[in-house]
Amino acid sequence: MQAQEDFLLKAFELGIIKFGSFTLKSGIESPFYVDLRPLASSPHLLKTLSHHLLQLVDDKALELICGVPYAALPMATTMSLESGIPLIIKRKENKGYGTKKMLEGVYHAGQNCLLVEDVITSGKSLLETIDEVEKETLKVTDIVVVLDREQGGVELLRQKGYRVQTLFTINEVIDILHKYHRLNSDEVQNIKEFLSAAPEEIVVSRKRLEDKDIQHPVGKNMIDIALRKKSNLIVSADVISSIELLNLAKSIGDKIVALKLHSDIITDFSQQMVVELRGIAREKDFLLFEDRKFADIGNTQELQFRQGVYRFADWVDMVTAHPIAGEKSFDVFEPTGVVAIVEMSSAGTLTDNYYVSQALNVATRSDAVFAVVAQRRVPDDLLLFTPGVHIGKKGDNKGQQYNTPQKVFSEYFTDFMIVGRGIYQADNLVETAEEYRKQGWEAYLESI
Ligand code: S5P
Repeated sequence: MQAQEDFLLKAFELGIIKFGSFTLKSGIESPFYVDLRPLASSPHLLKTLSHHLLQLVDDKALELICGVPYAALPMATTMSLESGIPLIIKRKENKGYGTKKMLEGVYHAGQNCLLVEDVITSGKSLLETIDEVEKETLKVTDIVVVLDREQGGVELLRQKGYRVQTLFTINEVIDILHKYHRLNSDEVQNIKEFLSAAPEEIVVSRKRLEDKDIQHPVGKNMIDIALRKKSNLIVSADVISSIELLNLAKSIGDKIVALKLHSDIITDFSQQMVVELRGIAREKDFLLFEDRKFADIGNTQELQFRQGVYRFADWVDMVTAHPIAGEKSFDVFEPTGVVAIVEMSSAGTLTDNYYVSQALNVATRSDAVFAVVAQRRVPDDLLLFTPGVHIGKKGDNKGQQYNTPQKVFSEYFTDFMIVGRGIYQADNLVETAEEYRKQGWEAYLESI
C-alpha cells in the first residue's frame, strides 16, 4: 500500500487531480476534476503505474493489450514493454478511408485482449469500447482501471461478466491526500458529500423555464416571451442585405423569441434599418440579439459596443461575448444582457472540457451574463442556447455540426435553440419556421 500511496502523492504533484468547481460532460457540477494524461510526462511514474496495473491481472492468459485513448495509451504501451504482451491501438474515430478498421496492429480472431482505462465512472464508455473490440472478433475478459469514480461503472461491468480490477477508488484517493495534508477536512467533507449522493440525486432533472432562477431582466423577458408564444426558437438571420433582414423579421417574427444578427455582414447596414427592425420586433414581440462575439479587454469591447457604425448599445437586447478576457470584461455591456460563448459547435473547436469548465466559472461569476452558448448541459442558474440545429442536415463543409431539436432538448437540456440556414434558406419561410417552432417546443415539453 505504501508504494501506491507514494505513487499517488507524486502523481498529485503532476496535477492529475484538481479541486474546485468543474462542470462534467453530463452537466453535473463536480468538486474535483481528474485527468491522468499528464502522467505520460513522467517516465518514472508511468513505469511505476504500469507495474502496479500489471500486478492486478494474471497476465499469462492475456494475448494482447489495448489502451482506451488517450490517457491509457501510454500506460498500455508501457505495460506491453514490461510484460512482453503485444499492444494494439484502438482508434477514437474511424478514419473514413482505407481499411476502416477500428484497431491497429497485428491480431487474430479470438485472441484475448486486456483493456486498460484511466477512469471509470458510469461504465458506459467502456462498454462501447468493449463492443468495438469484440466487433473485431477479439475476446475481452479483463479490464484494469486506474481510478474508479464509484458511480456504478465497476458493478455494471461485473454484472455483464467482465473481471474489472481498479488501482484506486476516488474515496481512497481523497483519504490518502487527506492523510498527507494535501486536502483539509472541509474539502474532504465537501467532496465526500458529493460522492455519497445517490446517482439519482446527482442526475438533476431539467427545470421548466418558469422555474429557472434567472435574475437578469433580459433573461426573465425571454422566458416570458417563450411561454406566451410557446416557442424556444431563436432564428439566426445571417442574411446580407437590410431588405432580406426586414422581410425575414416580418414573416417569421411571431414564431420566435429572438432574432440573432451578425450586423457586420449586412452590406447596407444603417440606423434607418435599425429603426424599422425595432418596430417589427416590438410589433411581433421578439428580442434583438447581436452575435458580435466580443473577445477583447473591457475598454475595447466598450468602444466596439457603444461607438462605431453599429452603436449596439442603443438598440440590442443582448450580445454574445467570449469569456476569454475574464469576468470584468463583461461589465461594460450592462444593462444589455450577455450570452457567454463557453463551447462552440464546430468540428475541432478548442473548447474542450477544461475550457468549458473555466468559461462557465467566469460566466457564473458575472451579473451581466444570463445565458451561455454550449453543446452540453450547464448549471440551472444560466439559460442554455444551442446553435448547430438543423432538421435535415448533419453539417456543412466548413466545420459546422448539426443536431436535431430532439437531441438538444432531451440530452443537453437546452432552453433555446438557434437555427440559421435551416430556416432562412428554406423555400417556404413561414411553414419552415413553424415546423421548427413546433418540433422545438414539443421536444422541450417532452424533456421535462
Ligand atoms: O458555437 C457556435 C456559436 C454560434 S453563436 N456555433 C454557431 O453556429 N453559432 C452561430 O449560430 C453562427 O455564427 C451562426 O450565426 C448560427 C448557426 O447558423 P446555421 O446556419 O449553421 O444554423
